[in-house]
Amino acid sequence: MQDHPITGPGGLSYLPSHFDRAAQEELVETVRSIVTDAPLFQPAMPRTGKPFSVKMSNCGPLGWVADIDGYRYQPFHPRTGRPWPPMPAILTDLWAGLAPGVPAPEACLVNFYEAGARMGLHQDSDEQMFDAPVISVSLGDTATFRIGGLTRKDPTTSFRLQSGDVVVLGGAARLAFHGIDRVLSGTSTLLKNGGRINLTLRRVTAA
Ligand code: MD6
Ligand code: FE
Repeated sequence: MQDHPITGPGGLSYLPSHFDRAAQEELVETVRSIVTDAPLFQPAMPRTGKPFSVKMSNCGPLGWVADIDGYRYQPFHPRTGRPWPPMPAILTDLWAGLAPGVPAPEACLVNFYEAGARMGLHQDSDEQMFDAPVISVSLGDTATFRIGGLTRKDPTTSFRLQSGDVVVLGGAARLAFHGIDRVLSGTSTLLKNGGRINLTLRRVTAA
């Protein structure tokens, strides 16, 4: 990551082992209660309807959804029609610690990767403002995270995200293209059945 143009203050921050094992276990319990209330759903690509390999849920006042009609934030689950469960304090505390003074997060997207799942190169650009960072937490199996620049053609670099690691995309890196190349099965004992969870916290609306 050294010398990459989007690193540095206000850009990409990588915080390895930000959460210790006990905190990771607490986060997994929190995710379990979120998906009990708001079950994982299978998002699909707009227009084509091709399903994602990653399953999703959300907590907070807004949730990100993807289906044949497009990408958007909405206040209710696409299948149950119920509001998303509230954002837990462990996540609002993370935000307050890493983005002090920034308006509170409104959406936490829960991504669940089973063996073989990946996420193509994308920008997080469905929010109404980009002043706030996007903060992500990785849990379970290690993944290869790829990040580039502000256009899809820019050169990319990759590094591994392990359970407990936190990534912040802010400032010049807020709209950088990024994705998950692969999840390395069997690299963590946190999730009994393996796989990987990634949580991304976002501010969606202007304050
Ligand atoms: C993942 N992460 O780690 C996918 N987006 O599974 C993201 O798409 C992401 O890690 C915005 C900011 C940080 C991220
Ligand atoms: Fe993203």
